[in-house]
Amino acid sequence: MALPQYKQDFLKAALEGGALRFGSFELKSKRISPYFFNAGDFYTGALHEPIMDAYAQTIAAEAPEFDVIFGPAYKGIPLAATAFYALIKMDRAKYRNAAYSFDRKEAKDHGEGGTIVGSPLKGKRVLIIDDVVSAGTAKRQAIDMIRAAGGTVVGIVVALDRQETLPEGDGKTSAIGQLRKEYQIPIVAIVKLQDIIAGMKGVISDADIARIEEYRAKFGASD
Ligand code: OMP
Repeated sequence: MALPQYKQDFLKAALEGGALRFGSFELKSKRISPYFFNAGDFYTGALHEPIMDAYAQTIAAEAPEFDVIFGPAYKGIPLAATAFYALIKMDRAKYRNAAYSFDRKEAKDHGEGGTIVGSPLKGKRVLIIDDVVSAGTAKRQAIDMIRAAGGTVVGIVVALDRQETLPEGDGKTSAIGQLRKEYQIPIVAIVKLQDIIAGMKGVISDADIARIEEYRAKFGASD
């Protein structure tokens, strides 16, 4: 099935803007990947707009209802702020009472203090926004932090689901499947690895596609 136009625009912008790259990259899990997606590269007008629109449309279409959209430091911070703005522009009536927040890596011991900036999380339904899910480690930390602040995590939205198995798992269980099972929450992505493979055929070299297929055969998960 063809991807919705906004997902196709997202992939095109990510590729043209260099946020999605092909080569050899070491991941947080120490796996060597033939592709890498860098959310730190969405800093131009040409890239920021289609990517933030794609987050907003994916959230509106696929994410659960939420009170607060939360971006874990550091890369999640501009994502939460800008995707929230894109959501408000899209549907002012629906999102006017929603809010956003993020954390500091180091607690502030003066002024307002604490680690959470923006909306308080206590008693709120919180949607986490982040860049990529590979092993799920960073997402676990964010969930624990939100729960400790009294919030209920209702879901996670990311730009890319790499559809990988857990690094220290049985070689079959997917990182995302494990997160879903453990926390009973939906995890939605603008695109998955399978969309990249389908969308990049004829666009990037056959050798790059073959390396990604090989990587997927080794570390890929089906869900
Ligand atoms: P977890 O899956 O929660 O451990 O998060 C994976 C993290 O790895 C992301 O938040 C990124 O910081 C980084 N990453 C990317 O940014 N892009 C990729 O394509 C792959 C990774 C990665 O290292 O797995």
